[in-house]
Amino acid sequence: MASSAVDSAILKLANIQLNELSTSSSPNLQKNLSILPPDQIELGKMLLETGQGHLFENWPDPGVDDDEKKALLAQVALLNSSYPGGLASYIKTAKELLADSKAGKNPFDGFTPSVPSGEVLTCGDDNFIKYEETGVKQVQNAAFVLVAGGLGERLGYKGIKVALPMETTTGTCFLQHYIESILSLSEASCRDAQGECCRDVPFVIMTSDDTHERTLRLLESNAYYGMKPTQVKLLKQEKVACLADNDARLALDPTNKYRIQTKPHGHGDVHALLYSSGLLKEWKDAGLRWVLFFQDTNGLLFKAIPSALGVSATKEYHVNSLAVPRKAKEAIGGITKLTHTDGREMVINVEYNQLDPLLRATGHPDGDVNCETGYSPYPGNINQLILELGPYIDELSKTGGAIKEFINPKYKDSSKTEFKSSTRLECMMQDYPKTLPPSARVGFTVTETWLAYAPVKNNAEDAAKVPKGNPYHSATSGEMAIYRANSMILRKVGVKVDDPITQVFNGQEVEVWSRIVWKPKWAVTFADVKSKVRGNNSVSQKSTLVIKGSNILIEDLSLDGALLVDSVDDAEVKVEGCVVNNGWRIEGIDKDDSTTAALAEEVRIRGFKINKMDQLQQFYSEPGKFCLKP
Ligand code: UGB
Repeated sequence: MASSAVDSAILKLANIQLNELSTSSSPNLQKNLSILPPDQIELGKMLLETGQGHLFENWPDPGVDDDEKKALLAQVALLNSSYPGGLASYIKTAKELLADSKAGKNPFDGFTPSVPSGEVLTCGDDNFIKYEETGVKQVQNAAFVLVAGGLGERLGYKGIKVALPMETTTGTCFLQHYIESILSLSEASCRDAQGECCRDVPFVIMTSDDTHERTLRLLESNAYYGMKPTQVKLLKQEKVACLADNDARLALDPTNKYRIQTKPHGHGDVHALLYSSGLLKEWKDAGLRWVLFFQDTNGLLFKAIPSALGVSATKEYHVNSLAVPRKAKEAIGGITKLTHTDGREMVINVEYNQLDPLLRATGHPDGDVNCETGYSPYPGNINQLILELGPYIDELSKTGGAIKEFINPKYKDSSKTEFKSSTRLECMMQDYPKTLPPSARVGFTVTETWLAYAPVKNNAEDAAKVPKGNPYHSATSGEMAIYRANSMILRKVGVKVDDPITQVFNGQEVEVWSRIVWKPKWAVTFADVKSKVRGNNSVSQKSTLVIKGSNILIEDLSLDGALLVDSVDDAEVKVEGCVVNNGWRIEGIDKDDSTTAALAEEVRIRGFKINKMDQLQQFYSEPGKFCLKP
């Protein structure tokens, strides 16, 4: 035998002996070493070192289920590579957090909450318009990130949430509205830049196994709603391993002893994914300055984005969270100033289930209650974050994007020794500032709820049980909020819009305003609306007004019915005169009645449908100047 062959045989033997030595605590793994490739043996060792020997307890001899054994270790490899610091670090953190949870340790130990001060905006006033103007200029330097990996268990909708119609007058889904808003904002920003080179604003969507394929299909089957496919990047988050007990032993899937059970890790994954994808660096090299994060079903959020971005730019905030007045105990986090006994201070979201106990533990015996304004003194986090890219990259290059995690095990009893079902570590994107140094400029911007926040999170049954006065956050209330916001904005520019009527749909009492909807290309800012509405206009409560084209001027219009106007970009259309017709009527439906079974789920979950009886509808397909005057 040649000497190199002898050397390699000796090395192999030594390796086998070494592997056997380090896997000796698991005879079942040890006897299967011969079927495993070296990288999987390494993972096996890591699992034994971190107390996971039970994973191999039921492994049969080599020759039986070998592919399944390798599949388990392949899954371990994925769990290991998709978590910053690897699986060993995940298990280590889990052990610490489980011990804290068992000991009943308060995560806010040593911190005293107080009400922070931030920028408070009022839609339509001079300050708001000034911030919007500044914000629009900045859109050219921004990237948008939508977190859409959540399954929406509370909503119980079969499809992905971004495919849900935001309102059923036009049927526009959330994703379409988001993309059209980004495109229109970016166009407006380009116009402001006056000839400077305009770039395609990047748009990232974080998906998960639950949403990825369907999100991609929705985009592809709708030509990306007008965005260039190269502008859109989908980053898929992986689930994390479930934990079976207080020793952080990984939970095996009850139906397959060769699979580890996994669950979502939370929206906080977005930071690590953006960092590891290399996109942040790419954006920085391209001269971008801002990253804007937002969630899957808030049809109003783009009404607040321009002004909030203006606040970020003006105040040079590294972190700016959007907030709205919050009803005590409402299921949205509270923006809170936390001051530690050691002098540390931070302005951070305290999640809705933690705010009440924190307040009670720090000298507020009534906990989370409304103050004299009728709202909690802690503004509600709507999880729309604006981060300045430079400081964001600096921070992520230290942390790799890892976000402070938490654990929420449901114990079987007060001994806290067993769980009702497996648990896992979770993280939230708004916890990003927790690791920032005190020098970081962290602020927030409060806008009116009617303008900025109407998420669709709750199913009809749960929404109907929401305490009176608190928002429903349902498909019904989400749609009504769009009409209300557009009506209120038109009122602010002088249009006489009738008062709403009150109706009950799916057990929820809601205000029904005139169904006023416009495309972002018609107006993406308050100033846009102001410039496109002139004279004396009125809209009755039963009316529907849909404006789609970009150059449509409303002047001396009296509307009592349904009016829909669309045009190509080069057409200028003036709409005036008196429009009277039977219009589109909102009709309540009983979602559980057999006669409504044929209706789409998207309609049934609202508790009403729109009966399109009569309308004036015009489309201007040629360039030129036109007047629509019935
Ligand atoms: N999401 C993911 O992308 N991946 C995940 O693993 C989980 C979620 P929820 P919740 O603003 O209304 C948040 O479930 O519990 C996406 C804030 O934590 O709707 O209501 C998901 O697709 C809270 O502080 O979140 O709470 C969705 O787009 C408050 O601000 C988003 O993450 C509240 O939202 C949020 O998921 C709110």
